[in-house]
Amino acid sequence: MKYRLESRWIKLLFLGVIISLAGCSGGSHESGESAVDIKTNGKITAQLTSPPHVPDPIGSRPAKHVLVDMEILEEEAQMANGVSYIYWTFGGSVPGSFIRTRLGDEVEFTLKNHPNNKLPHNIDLHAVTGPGGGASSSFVAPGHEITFSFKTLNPGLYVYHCATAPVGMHIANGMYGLILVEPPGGLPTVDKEYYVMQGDFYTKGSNGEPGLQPFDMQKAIDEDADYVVFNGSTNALTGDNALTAEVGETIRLYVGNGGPNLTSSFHVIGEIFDRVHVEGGKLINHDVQTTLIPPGGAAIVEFKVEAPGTLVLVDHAIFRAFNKGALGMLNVTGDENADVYSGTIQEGIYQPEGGTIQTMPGDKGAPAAPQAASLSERIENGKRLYARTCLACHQEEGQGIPSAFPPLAKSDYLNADVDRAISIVLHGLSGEIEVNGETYNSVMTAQTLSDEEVASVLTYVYNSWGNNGTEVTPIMVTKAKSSH
Ligand code: HEC
Ligand SMILES: [Cu+2]
Repeated sequence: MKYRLESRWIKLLFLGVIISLAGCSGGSHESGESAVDIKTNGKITAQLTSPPHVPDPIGSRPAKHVLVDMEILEEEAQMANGVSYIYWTFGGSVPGSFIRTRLGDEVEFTLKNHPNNKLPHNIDLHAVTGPGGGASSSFVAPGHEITFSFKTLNPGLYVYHCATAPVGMHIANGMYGLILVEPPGGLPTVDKEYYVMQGDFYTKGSNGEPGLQPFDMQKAIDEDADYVVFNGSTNALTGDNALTAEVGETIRLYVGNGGPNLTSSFHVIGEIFDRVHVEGGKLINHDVQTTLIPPGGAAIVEFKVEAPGTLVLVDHAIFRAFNKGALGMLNVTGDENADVYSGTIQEGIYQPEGGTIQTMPGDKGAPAAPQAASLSERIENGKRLYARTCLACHQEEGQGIPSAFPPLAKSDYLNADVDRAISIVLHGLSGEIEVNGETYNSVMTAQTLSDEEVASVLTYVYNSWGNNGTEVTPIMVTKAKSSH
């Protein structure tokens, strides 16, 4: 009898909850107030952090005018032992700097493209409500900066990325990161927070092949990744770079996936996620083993570490973890907790097979070339310069990329006028041109090369892929400069 009464009470309560839930269906934000109407109070400069670090929590601060100052850098860094890659980065790291805001902030975003960079870029932030997520207002050439602003209207964890053509290539080179929009009052306090982002990489050489590896467009199109990694390289979260925690601490991981192609089956070997903000949004799932994070998506993962040992972050599409690098470590120190787990703890049991890559002195390319003594030496120097400077756009065999980068192979435009070609490399080129019957209307930025280097790279191009065999000398370059 008593039991029946109780169960009726529970039903009534349950009904009440459903009604009250339905009553606030429109407002994902502060008690009925739309985020558009949240007033800002004061101005601050955003603290930006490189992975695996995240900026300080917003806590109870009101919405503010937030200045974000981000610089794009194209730079060579290590992908794996003995393997390097030219990354294109937001803020000098892959993933790019972490941006932390709160609901209702007015973000004034300044994007700078370093003068030494070779390419124009822009940024599309998934946290932005507006054309292209900001991409249409942020296209910026090397040596320039641009400012645009937006208001954060939805709380959550969002991906940002470059959206300059060819978009896939810019993303594949590391141009992505995360921006967090905290709800008013902030997320609940935890002991440790970390920033982890997965990405897939496509290199001319196969996994482990040493040296500076150029991007491989065809493998990217085929989704045939050579590396799948957390935070831009196979070593970013292992060894001395492992994440750390102490027994009893609560951990929050901001996990994103830059792609460009592969969906992550994100898992931590030896843990169960107590809470997952599914897809980086408001929905919270509990007691999760593996959470799916698509390219251009994110999740907030929380768990308490109860016992000492090494927890291993993986993409549970497991060949990616043990053979392509998608592996990170969280070292938990502290007292044994026999109630939770007891047993032999073996050091290094999860060493990736990718960690056994043979290290060889990588060919980092020639230092600043001395004057070439012969045509063949000039071509040889030019070939190295081409790989470093032009290949990213015009491709390995000079074939270009349809409707983005014109071909240099058998190019009627190139072969018709050598002085014009010299001028293009020196000063860049924009506006409509026709190459082998196809129209291009894009931007090639000026290349920062010495006269000797311009001569060598063009001589290589003219003596490759069916072109007319012209030799370009430094004197021709100097003359072209003075006649300009
Ligand atoms: C940022 C990508 C990029 C890089 C790097 C780049 N180019 Fe270009 N290049 C272009 C684009 C885009 C055009 C077409 C511009 C237009 O539409 O006006 C072009 C046009 C050309 C042309 C004339 C068109 C043709 O196909 O014959 C030549 C020659 C050329 N580039 C040579 C080079 C050389 C040599 C290098 C390296 C020193 C280089 N480019 C580096 C993007 C690039
Ligand atoms: Cu870019």
